[in-house]
Amino acid sequence: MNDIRNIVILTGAGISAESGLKTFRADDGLWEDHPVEEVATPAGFARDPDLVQRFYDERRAQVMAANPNAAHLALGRLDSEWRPERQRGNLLIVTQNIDDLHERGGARRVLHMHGEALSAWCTTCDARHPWRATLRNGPPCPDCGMASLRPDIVWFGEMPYQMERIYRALAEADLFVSIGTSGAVYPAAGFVQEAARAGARTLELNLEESLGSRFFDETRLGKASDLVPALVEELLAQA
Ligand code: BV8
Repeated sequence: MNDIRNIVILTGAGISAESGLKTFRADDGLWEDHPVEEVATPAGFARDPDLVQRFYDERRAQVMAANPNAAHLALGRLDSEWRPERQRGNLLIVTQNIDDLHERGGARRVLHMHGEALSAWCTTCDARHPWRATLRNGPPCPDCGMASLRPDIVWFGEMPYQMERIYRALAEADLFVSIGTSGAVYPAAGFVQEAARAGARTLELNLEESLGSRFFDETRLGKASDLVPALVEELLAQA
């Protein structure tokens, strides 16, 4: 783990599992209650907006009731110490998660590629607003007043956010770490191959083998709350 400068970390639902937030593909997974095409697609939203708004109201409430766990806190510590002005390199945490537990764990350089539960997006004026209340029954957009607010979430078939910035960070990475993701969804599942193409070392921390394990130089199996603090110690111990 020597001469590492630029780090990109990809996180998935597994890093928030120990905070009590359901993952997607466990048997008690999120999609079990609602077929994914009903709630996480534009067509599903057009077909039954109130069902989708209820589903994301539920997720918003669960996020607000959850707390960061040791893995989020360890990445928060890494974010404050891994900086060029401290003779380290750059760090970017790209999360597929829509919770704010990375931020509440102290991380600042966080990119939510699939959007955020605590944000509302107006499809009339394109404004985005911090949002903790319900989105049901058409609350007016604070900017344009129209009843056209939807969850600020990237659904299947929609383009994830800030892809250019992500690919630039992957091209410059010396280390790519994937934490708590099944590698089931693209383009996130392809990031490990982008990083490897750029010559980065690739490391996977996950509870079990994932669909992408074969692409990683190393896979460490275990809980994020154990593996992530140990990795941060290892990184900060390097000269
Ligand atoms: C795109 C937000 C292109 C929603 C999510 C047909 C039609 C349309 C698209 C496609 C298609 N076929 C393929 C596609 C592409 C599609 C895709 O990949 N589909 C899959 C199903 C095949 N992708 C897209 O549509 C993406 N957009 O391609 O756009 C485009 C191009 C041009 C112009 C326009 C568009 C957008 C995908 C984003 C969907 N939104 N989330 C919400 O949250 O409600 S996806 C959602 O599932 C997550 O965000 C994440 O990305 C994904 C995977 O979930 P994970 O986070 O990995 O969670 P999972 O439960 O799967 O795994 C958890 C892991 O943690 C497990 O491995 C477990 O072992 C581990 N774990 C558990 N506990 C712990 C642990 N690890 C450590 N410690 C623990 N304690």
